[in-house]
Amino acid sequence: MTRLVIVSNRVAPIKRSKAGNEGGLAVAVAAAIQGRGGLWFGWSGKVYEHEPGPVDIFEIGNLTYATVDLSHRDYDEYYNGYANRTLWPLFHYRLDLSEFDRRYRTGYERVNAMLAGKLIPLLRPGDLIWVHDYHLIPMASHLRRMGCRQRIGFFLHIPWPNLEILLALPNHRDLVRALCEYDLVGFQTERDLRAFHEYIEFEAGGTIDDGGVVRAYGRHVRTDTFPIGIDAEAFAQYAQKAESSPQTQRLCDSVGGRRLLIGVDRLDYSKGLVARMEAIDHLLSTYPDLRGRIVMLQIAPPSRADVPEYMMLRHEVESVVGRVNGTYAEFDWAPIRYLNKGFRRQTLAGFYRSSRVGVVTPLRDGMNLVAKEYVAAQREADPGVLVLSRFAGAACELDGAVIVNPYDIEGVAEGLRKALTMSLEERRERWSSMVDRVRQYDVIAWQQSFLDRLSAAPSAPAA
Ligand code: GDG
Repeated sequence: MTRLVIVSNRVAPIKRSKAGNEGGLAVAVAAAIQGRGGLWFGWSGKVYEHEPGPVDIFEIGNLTYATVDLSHRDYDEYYNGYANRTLWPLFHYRLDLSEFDRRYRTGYERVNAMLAGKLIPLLRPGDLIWVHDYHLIPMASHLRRMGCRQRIGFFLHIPWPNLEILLALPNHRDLVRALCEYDLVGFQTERDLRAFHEYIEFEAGGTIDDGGVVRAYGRHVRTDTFPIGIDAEAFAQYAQKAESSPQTQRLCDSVGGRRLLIGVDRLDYSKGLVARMEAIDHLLSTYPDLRGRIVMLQIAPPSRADVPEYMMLRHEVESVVGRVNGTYAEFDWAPIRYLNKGFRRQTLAGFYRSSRVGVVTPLRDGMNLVAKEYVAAQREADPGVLVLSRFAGAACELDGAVIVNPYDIEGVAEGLRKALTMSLEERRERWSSMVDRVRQYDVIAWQQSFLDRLSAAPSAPAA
């Protein structure tokens, strides 16, 4: 079998990862590569003080990991800077938070070139190279320049913004041109794919044929959607097992006969946490009968904690949670339990299963795996209800959810109320339509369909 080479910003060794500190990309890539084996290359997550060490190569099971440390400057400019303060906010439609600093842009190119240089000697002819996410868009162009002729695919885990938003990025052209160096570019949803095609047509003067082949900047690249999935079977098993675990029991005992709502999100402004807490406020003020009868459990492990916008967000969430609890709490009940830490996946699965409502209300999200995990974890006989933002990629697939507009606080409160009072019959009907989809298009199907398309792409012409 052809060797698979995964390239992503962070590498998450499967047996070494700690509870809750890995994001959606690491969770999905780990699940996808585990059965197949190959090489996983990227940043170690460490920053060196003086001199960079050699590439750290180690094996766990059928996987070889190769990791590289970054300098402080790389970390500031490439990771915290261009990736997290320029591309991330812009691609999530937060132009107001996007920083355009030429140093960041230069650092981004420099680190991509450095990583490509370290990867080249590890490659073998016939490897299939799969690059992940917005940190590494220029990777293929650097690899090509260094003589790499293997097939290279790219998958974007986050949204691709519409044309007007993207045009605000000073070097938008370089970025799109770099994407055209791949053999296959995959997006989460039709919405993202359409937005990319729109740029190609109206800004790059390129063309797109019926099969999704884009011709622009003297290149042609295949494009398509590959909605990411989860390991649904494993997750359902975790949930079933965790049902009787001491932690789930403790949670249920502490909630008593009340209805539990759950949110699980990295502490990120794209996840809509402040608006979600405002919706809880609105729910309790509009429906006083719910006071004392519901509990919102919000798990929000810290993320990118040294980026200023994330520090501010943490204060904002703490403040709104404090205000809502201060307004409604009684000596024996508080509406919101806000936990600024992560849990093991097994524990999370048990918590999802014990919750009547899964609250997934991002302002913008590439897919959102939590929505799928919540569905997979439910009991067939008595499933909970998913309340889902229309701006999460998952909304394109999970039509049995109560779909809400996260900007409309009153609308979200109404959606929550509907979920809390839904009949068993309707809950079962909605859930069964979603769980079939989650099981069928799981993470293995996602990996398979992307790699099949990449393998079928014509290989790059010899230099
Ligand atoms: C990016 C895109 C896209 C969360 N808290 C804990 C924990 N998690 C896990 C969840 C889930 C993952 O992290 C989060 O995935 P999401 O998809 O919800 O969000 P991002 O991290 O923003 O992921 C996103 C994804 O990539 C994949 O393409 O869906 O749109 O933004 O698996 O369960 N895991 C553990 N403890 C926690 O406390 N163990």
